Amino acid sequence: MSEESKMGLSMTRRGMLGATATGAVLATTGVGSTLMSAKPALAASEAHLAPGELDDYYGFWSSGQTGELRILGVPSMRELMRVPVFNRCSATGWGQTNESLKILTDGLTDKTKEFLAANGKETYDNGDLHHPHMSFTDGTYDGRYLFMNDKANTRVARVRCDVMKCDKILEIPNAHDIHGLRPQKFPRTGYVFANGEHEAPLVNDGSVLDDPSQYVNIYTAIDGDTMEVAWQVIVSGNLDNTDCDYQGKYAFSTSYNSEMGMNLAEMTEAEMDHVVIFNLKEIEAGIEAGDYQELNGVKVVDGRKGQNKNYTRYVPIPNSPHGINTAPDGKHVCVAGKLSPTVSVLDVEKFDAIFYDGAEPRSVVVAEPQLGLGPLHTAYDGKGNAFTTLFLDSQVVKWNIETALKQFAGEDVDPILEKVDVHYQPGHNSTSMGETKEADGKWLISMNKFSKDRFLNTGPLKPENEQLIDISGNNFEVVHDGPTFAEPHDSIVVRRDIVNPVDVWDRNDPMWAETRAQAEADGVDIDDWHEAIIRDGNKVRVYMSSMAPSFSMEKFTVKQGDEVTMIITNLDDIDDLTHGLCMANFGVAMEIGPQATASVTFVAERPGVHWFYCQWFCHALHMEMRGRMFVEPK
Ligand code: K7E
Ligand code: CUA
Repeated sequence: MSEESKMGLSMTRRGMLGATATGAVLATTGVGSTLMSAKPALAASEAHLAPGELDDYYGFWSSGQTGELRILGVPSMRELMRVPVFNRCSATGWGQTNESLKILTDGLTDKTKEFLAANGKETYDNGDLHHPHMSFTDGTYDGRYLFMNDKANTRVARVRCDVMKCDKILEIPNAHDIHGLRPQKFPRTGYVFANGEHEAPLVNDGSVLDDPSQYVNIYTAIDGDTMEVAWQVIVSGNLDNTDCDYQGKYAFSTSYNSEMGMNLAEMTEAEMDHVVIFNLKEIEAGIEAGDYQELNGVKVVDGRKGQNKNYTRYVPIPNSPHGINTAPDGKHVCVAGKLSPTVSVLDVEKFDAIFYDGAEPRSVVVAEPQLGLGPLHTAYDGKGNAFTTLFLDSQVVKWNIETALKQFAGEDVDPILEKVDVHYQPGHNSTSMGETKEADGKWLISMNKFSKDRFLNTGPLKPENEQLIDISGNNFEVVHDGPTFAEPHDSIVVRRDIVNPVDVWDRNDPMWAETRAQAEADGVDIDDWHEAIIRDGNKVRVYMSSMAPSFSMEKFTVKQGDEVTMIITNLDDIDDLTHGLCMANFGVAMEIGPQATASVTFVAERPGVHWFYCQWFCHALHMEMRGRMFVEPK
């Protein structure tokens, strides 16, 4: 019993929930319909790890409008690392080092570069990272890459799992505001599928505003190996979330604005929206046959409604569907109704018939159980059960897919097994290995949009709350709260044996290939203890190595107005020996990992003595790891 309810102080939701264990469910869709049956509290100790104990799973988390990727341990829910992607990072220098700026700018379109330059910027400062997903081989995670979207600035990024750093960021032409994202599951990734969420005129040059017939949306397949756009499809309606099958034949997206409305009232008018099914082989064949238009350098096929082609099919689904998740059985796909209390179950084995045999699109719907209010996303345990978040009910519902099929076929059965209260308003959920064929049914994460009263008050801005739920055996119980900063849209939970990062960088890593080429041109061997100053007009390159607890240069001199590039190589080669460089009062700071090279460029417009220091604690004499830059006045 919670403190409040013991003291009889409050009848808030917190008090109510604290005082009751989760129980069986009476009604199928009612709000607050849980039976208040007592159930022995599960030892939360299964989720608790003693100091020094390692987690069984890596959790890869989005951070929404923070723009970074986060790594958590599951089940401890300890935050292990933050990987800057679309954001700037004060600690690592992401967005400031030359190496990261190259990644942040290379994949931008020329138009965007021009636009940014007009605003005095090299790249965007923000991003809205919703969906991190790992690359697949043969239906399960392969530990190579993580892919993720940026809804804010229409980008897709890739993170290398060997070093856990972003190595590619690609702006998607023609599309607007990339939202749903999934890698191809079979035979491998392969494609990374990405939804443009917001409709816009196909040629968006300022000539069209209020003519919805000219608005389209764009589905994009990216080559996950080269990080180039492979092809795009024009669709009717907008696109929300996406997933694909385990056969390598189809991908599919939810769409919540079949009305092509431009405001809330119009967007939610129709009772039925749809799922768009993309036929990968037909799209590839269409491009091969030349049935495309080239738009901003990309081959775009027309898959709009009413096309007499086999690129797409539109399956009517109630109502403003949101999450779309393929079950580990490789056969079923659950589409969460959002504004409908239903989840529509599609059978991928029936997809061929609607493409080639003229079957009705709705014939692929094989179940449509009523689960509760505001269903958003579904995760799986690999044992035939599904877990769907209910945003409005603040619950996760556990239900059985087979039973839902029987109910749809007319049998008097109820697929709902149990509901558990979560705090509060869940969006995504994820299960351990749950989006692969190796779903293991151990843990479920519920990513909740509000924490309200769950933690000490932090002022008007509260953390969100991620809850860990034990789904092993017959348990179905919240065992841990994890407060988190904006905003945990989505996560994946990956068995730790699949993820094998290195401890020390490879000296020949491509991350600093350009910097290395410059050093070679300058005749500096950056693989050995070195110091060098190369002057090239008013450009000055300062090369130094670092090894705890010193830099190879104690001082160097440049002239006021010089454009100075500092290239630092960390020659320490043992794990966890990161150095940093901070040039005080120059706004310059970066991480230099063991055996890494990193560089940063600034204009030395401040005459005088300036200390640079190592800003990553590395040694008992870390404070002494510093030197001086002398800037001679003009
Ligand atoms: Cu994946 Cu929040 Cu972008 Cu659902 S979305 S909740
Ligand atoms: Cu090197 Cu601190």
